Amino acid sequence: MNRLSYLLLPLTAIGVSACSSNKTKEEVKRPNIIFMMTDDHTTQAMSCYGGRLLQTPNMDRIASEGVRMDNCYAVNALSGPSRACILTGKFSHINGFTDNASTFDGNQQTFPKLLQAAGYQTSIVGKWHLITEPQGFDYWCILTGQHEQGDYYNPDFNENGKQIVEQGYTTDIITDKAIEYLEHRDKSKPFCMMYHQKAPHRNWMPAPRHLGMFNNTVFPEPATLFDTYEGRGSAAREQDMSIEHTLTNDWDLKLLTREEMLKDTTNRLYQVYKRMPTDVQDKWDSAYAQRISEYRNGNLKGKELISWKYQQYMRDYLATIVAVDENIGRLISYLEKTGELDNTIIIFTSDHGDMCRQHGLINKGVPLDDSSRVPFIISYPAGMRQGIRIENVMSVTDFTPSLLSFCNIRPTTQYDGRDLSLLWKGEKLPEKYKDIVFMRAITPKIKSDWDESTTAMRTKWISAVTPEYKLTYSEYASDVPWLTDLKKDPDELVNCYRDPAYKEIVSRLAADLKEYGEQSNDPRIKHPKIQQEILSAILKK
Ligand SMILES: [Ca+2]
Repeated sequence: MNRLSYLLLPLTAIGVSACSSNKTKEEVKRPNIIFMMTDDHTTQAMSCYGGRLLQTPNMDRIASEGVRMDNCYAVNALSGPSRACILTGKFSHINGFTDNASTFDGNQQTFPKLLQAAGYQTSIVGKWHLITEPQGFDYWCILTGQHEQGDYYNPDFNENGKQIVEQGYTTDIITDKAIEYLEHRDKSKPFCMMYHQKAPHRNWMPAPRHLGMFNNTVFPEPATLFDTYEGRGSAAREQDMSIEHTLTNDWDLKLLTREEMLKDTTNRLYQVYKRMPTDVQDKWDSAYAQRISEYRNGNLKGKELISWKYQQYMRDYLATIVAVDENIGRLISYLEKTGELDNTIIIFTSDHGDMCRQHGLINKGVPLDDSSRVPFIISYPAGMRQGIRIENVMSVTDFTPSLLSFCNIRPTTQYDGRDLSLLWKGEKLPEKYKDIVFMRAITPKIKSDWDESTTAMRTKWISAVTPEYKLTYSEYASDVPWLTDLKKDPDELVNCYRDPAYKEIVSRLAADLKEYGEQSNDPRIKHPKIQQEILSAILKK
């Protein structure tokens, strides 16, 4: 059942500063929207978030010309579920897309559908990953290779229902297609474009021009690379994402020569290598020769080997982000050249973060900030203050209600997410507003997930997060509840749950978590262990 209905207000009354001037209704242009999203992108890999790993001048430009949200969280840090939360403004157990084996019910209300109904020309180019065909878009061209994860080279697309293959590097092609569509769009209408890159998702294949670019760069190791997780919950520790065990030599680290791949052409790395033209394969071979030689001649073991693998991973991961940043620059330049930049809301975000070897982990799906926190920057030169940084927490379910509200398309009922658009305008939220978000691990079978035997590779946990604290409970009998003081302990190394000084905070957050679970009917909150721990925390107030 669709829980949402909308009252479309006249967009000439857009509640942003440019539109509160003396202009007549006819003179006010509705803003265009470009929703840029990358895949598994940690804020550490953005210089505008203070990341020391690389420079991202074009992402930085969006931040310096707009608003940077510092505490934005994926409510379900996995690709498909997070994307469904973003589109619908609803939690995973309500929109039905609970893990990457799900299929999205495209008949649901989404923000592109509402914008389309309000007269926007809507489009999506790039990664979709929701399996069913997109609805609510005048134009769509989505990656289809690798079960919709997409390929880095010569990618397969479904373009408005037709399968096509393009030649080249995917990050560049997605931008080519975006610009081509914008160039030929119906210019009498405002546009909303979802521009979704595959990068920097595993297996991190750089563009031909960036192959080997970081071969001689040594990146600073995370302080938590060899974390032992002492005293904290197993929601992060007991998973299948460690550098030591999960990072593969072939698919992830590319430690195979062309000759070796040709001896076993079923190898997964060969399946993507063979998509490259011969001249790019030659560049690839020479870029990775040094790495293969170091590995085979280095005889590294233990921590030395983990450190070495960390460097190789970062070299590939960051090189794919260099291409993303270049292409964002290209898209912004196009808007500037065509006179649309001032009147375009640009959002840059990611479906979730990436551990990037913090705490010794790769990938996502855990409550730690590196996995669950996402970048969120938004600019709108004609109607938003510049250079604002906001500490309030926001979740990906808040995107839809906030964006629609900012464009004065007002819901008549509540989303799971909240309207935070006042923050983007540089205003304060109402005093009664609770600065808290909730997140959870993926759920293979939502109706009774807590009594399923555990087949998922990640623990089943649930968290409440504020700008200061994160409280996490997990289902495992041997696991302990976990409270992090994010201000004092940004690396999330200390469990304050049993510290008497934090008793009131634990009690308050536990009550908020209980309220969230009851209001949204989240089955995880009904797990006997979690339920008992929450009640006990509330009573100890
Ligand atoms: Ca993802």
